[in-house]
Amino acid sequence: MTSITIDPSRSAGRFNHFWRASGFSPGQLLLEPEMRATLALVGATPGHGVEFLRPHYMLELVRATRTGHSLSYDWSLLDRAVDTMVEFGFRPFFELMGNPSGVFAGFTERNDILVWRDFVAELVRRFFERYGAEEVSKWYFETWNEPDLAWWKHGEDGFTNYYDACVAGIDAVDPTLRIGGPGTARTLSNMFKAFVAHCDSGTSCLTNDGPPRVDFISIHEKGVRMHLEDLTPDTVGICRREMLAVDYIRQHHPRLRNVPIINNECDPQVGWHDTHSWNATSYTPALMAKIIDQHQRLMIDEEKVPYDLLANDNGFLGTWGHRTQLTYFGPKSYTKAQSEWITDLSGLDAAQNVPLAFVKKPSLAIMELLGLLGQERLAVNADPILAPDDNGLGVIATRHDDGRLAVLIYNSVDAIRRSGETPIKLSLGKADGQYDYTVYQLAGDAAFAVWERLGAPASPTDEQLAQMRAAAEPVAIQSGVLESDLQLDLSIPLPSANLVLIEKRQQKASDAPVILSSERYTTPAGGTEMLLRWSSPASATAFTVSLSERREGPFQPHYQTLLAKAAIVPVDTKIKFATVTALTLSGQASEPALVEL
Ligand code: 8U8
Repeated sequence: MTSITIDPSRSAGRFNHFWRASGFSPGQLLLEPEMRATLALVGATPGHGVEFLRPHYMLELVRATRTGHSLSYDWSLLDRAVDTMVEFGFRPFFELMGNPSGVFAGFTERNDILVWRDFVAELVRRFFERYGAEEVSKWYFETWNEPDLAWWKHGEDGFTNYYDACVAGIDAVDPTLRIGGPGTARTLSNMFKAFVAHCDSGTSCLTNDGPPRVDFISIHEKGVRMHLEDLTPDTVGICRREMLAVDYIRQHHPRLRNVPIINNECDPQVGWHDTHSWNATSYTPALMAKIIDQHQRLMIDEEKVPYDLLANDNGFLGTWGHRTQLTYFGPKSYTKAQSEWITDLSGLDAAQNVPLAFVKKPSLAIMELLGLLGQERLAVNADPILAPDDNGLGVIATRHDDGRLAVLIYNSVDAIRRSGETPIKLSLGKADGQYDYTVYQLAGDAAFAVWERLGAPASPTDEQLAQMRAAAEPVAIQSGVLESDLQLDLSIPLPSANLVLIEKRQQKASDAPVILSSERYTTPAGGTEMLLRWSSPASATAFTVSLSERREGPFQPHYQTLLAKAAIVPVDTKIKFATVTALTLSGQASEPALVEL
């Protein structure tokens, strides 16, 4: 038995939710209906749990025409792609990556460098016009992805020239916008070293007045070595290798020591496209939670690293075993397009009503649990002392500014074949009144187990989809009222992630959700369903979605408790109306928001 004691009045400081990001390739996918549905679902994570999206090759969406010496650009496809991100509440982590109509030859000739600078300036000006300076100031601009691999063709000097042009282009519009890089794949690669040296003591080839600014330094470190069949991640190794970069900067470029650090591809395993069915289970999200906690403990707390953002590069489209947040069912195969970083966009508009269906994976559900954590971190004492990197059990205790408590408890070891249970006693002091609590859990194989039990259908029926989706949500394993001691006995499965929410009894129900949109999709089985999205005040922790044949009801619950602010509901000849109700932890329901399907 491990006793875990948390004093809600003892803050350990503000808690930056530094993991709110995902990525994928290529950016062209944003024009496809499958990615649109994906973003609608991922964007509904509570607490803006996935805020930044980092697609590769966005600039391939720009078409350029050369007339004499001047270039003109057609932005229409890029506009549509960025609009889709913004529509669903995302902020671009915008890689200045791609070659519009192949017009850019390189970054050696001064004229080519100037043309790229002007292109970047025009791009950013367009973003200002469309989304406003205030919104764009919250985005990140970054260099070409992984310039130390084959993605980049112009060498180290070409890269620093390119970076100078990117910075000068952005500065021409607004020198306060965030730009950085180099997003390198290999630990301390020559490209990484050349980039930081240039930003420390080089000279911008365009301004000749010293080095270009760098607002963050981004690197990629993942949990597994390169062999496809090496399934044992080395999660502490991610932080250890990131620290090599941090120490290198501290030692060789002390002027840059306070520049924020980002790992924007921090996946448990390299190779999004390799199918490992454990990606569909709770093994992956438990690892993700541990990796995030390791960054807090080992880098932010211990090494005082100005750690800014961590992204799992898991925004791709794929099936159960892929490193994605959702499982896709439908006729398309995206593996080739995503691997080759280019999508065939011909026929795009003709094919908007393609059959598709998505089921949430635990890797998205974990972002929901993490998104419900508070803004203040609380000190944790444990007996025996917690040693998550040895035995798997770890805790992130938090408080919201309004007093609600949220404690994440994970159990994860770097070994796929280990399982077990760890009993714990969680104590949060004395109750001064009535407190409501619920424990949400991600454990086991969730929707994937249902799919296997159904005979692993490649094209599930609508009824089968409903069964899988019901199993895809975090499970409320325990809830109730605490009146004297804020104390809970729990058994924490290995692997799992658990979120304990505790709050003082709220006297009133929260406001009704506000429906934001409803979109109709055709399922692979030919059925019709509606993707509903809503907003709601923070006092609501869960939502019930109910269906009826008539406006007046009666309404039957279809989803009892959802943490995300989106759901897919079936529409048939009979079901015509849905309601979304917000619930407080005590179970008080808001007024329903009604949608005609
Ligand atoms: C060959 C290789 C070595 C390496 O250390 O990292 C790589 C990363 C390598 C090849 C591609 C590569 O791409 C990144 O990682 C991918 C992945 O599947 O893990 C994708 O997540 C990324 O989009 C890509 O930038």
